[in-house]
Amino acid sequence: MPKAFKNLIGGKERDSASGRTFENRNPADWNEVVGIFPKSDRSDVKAAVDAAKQAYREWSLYPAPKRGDIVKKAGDIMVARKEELAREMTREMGKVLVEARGDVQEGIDTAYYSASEGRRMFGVTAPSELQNKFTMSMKVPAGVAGIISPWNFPMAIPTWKIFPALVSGDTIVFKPASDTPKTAATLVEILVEAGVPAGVVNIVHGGGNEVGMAIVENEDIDLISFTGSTTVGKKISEVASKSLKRVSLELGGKNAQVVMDDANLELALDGILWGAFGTTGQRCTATSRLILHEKIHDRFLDMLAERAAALKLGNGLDESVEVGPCVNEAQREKIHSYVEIGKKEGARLVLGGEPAKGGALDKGWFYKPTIFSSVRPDMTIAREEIFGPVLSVLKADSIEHAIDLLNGTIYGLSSSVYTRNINSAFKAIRDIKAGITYINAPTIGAETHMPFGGVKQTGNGHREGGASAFDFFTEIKTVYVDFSDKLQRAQIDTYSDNPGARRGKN
Ligand code: UN1
Repeated sequence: MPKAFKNLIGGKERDSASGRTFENRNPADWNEVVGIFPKSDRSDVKAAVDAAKQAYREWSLYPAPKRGDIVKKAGDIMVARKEELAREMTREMGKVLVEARGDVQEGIDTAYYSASEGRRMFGVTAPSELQNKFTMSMKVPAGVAGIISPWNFPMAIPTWKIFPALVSGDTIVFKPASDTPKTAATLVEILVEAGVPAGVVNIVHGGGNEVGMAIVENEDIDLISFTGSTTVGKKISEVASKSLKRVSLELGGKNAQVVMDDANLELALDGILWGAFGTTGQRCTATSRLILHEKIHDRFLDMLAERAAALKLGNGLDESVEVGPCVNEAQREKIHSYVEIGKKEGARLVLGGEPAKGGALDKGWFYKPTIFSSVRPDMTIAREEIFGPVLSVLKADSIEHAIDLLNGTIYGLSSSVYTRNINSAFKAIRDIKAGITYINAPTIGAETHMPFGGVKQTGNGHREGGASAFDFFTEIKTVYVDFSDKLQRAQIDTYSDNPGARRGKN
């Protein structure tokens, strides 16, 4: 019998109020049930928000460096359990083991970074324009945070949000993706073991409409951090605006890698294979467009097709496997429907273009690495996020042309340019409209201490990662202390026409 998991609300394990449940299955072997989880609804969300609200004052008064110590301890536990966490993740989500280990490591890095930030969280002091007056700004906790996370980075992305929120002094209502509830449940279990008090982190399992939207609508939630699709992000933004809560959105991408004729082609080839087909293309940062300089276009495409055709698909727990399954059947169908559109719109199918079948592959949601060439920028497969192992190849005749093509979507998350020409590299750095630009490296590979996020419809201006995450999870309090013992009026006494008033009398 698979294990039945529960919500954690106010430090107590609870079934959903309705008693309903859902199954979590292995996408590489759909017969295998990983766990049974509560299918919660609005009333479970309300209980969790009440618990988080109640726990808030005490937690927010606990010193930030000590909140950091608890998060550090969680990082230590993750180090000790890294291999087990990675295997668990591969089983519930499908990414290959080496990537699952990277995903857990990203959580560990975030734990240690966030813990240390508890001893910084710097504010600003500045001279006052008046004598005997002191002024500073400081970061203070922002309240109860609703955390809604996706399935593609089941450990890393929840930690990007939860660890800085905790160190900031916020309490949490966490709704993980229903495709990856187990890794999320384990993360919460680790936080409890590390010493997070009851009610500070609450987890409510279930669907986006029933649980996610109930969190967004709840008036006692002060901020929402969401990673997922642009469509859902827009809906969250709209609903959240009714109560003017702060919202951080990390949404879709249509990331491109440019390969110039002066690039190291072998290096660029390794980059595109990793960027396009790593995590089966199911990353917001995945490379879904390849822009090749016309001089190397045909040669590079041949090299790529040969290497991509040799990628080994299968269950990610087998260390020799390079590409795991899609996360579920609906995702595979969506990917395939984009492939059909690509064919219809006249792109040339170079490789793949169908589910991968045969033997053990029949048990899961596998899709062949797919490459389209002769893609025009106006085609659907050049514009829309597919979130699967499908790469669209375009042709450019100069760095300026390549950058124009790269910028030609509604998204702006990650970008990559392979060139050995320093002028081209710096033009790209200046002119690419994206939150992240890599030179001579693929579109994936963000590090946790650096800002992460995108421009245009990839987000709404916030950044996760590093110190910038703390800007989101805290409020800024500005403080003035006047020790002159008299009324001093900024702007008026400072620049009065009476020169005597300018200097004050002390
Ligand atoms: C995501 O794609 O959703 O840079 C996050 C990367 C990872 C994080 C990706 N470190 O690809």
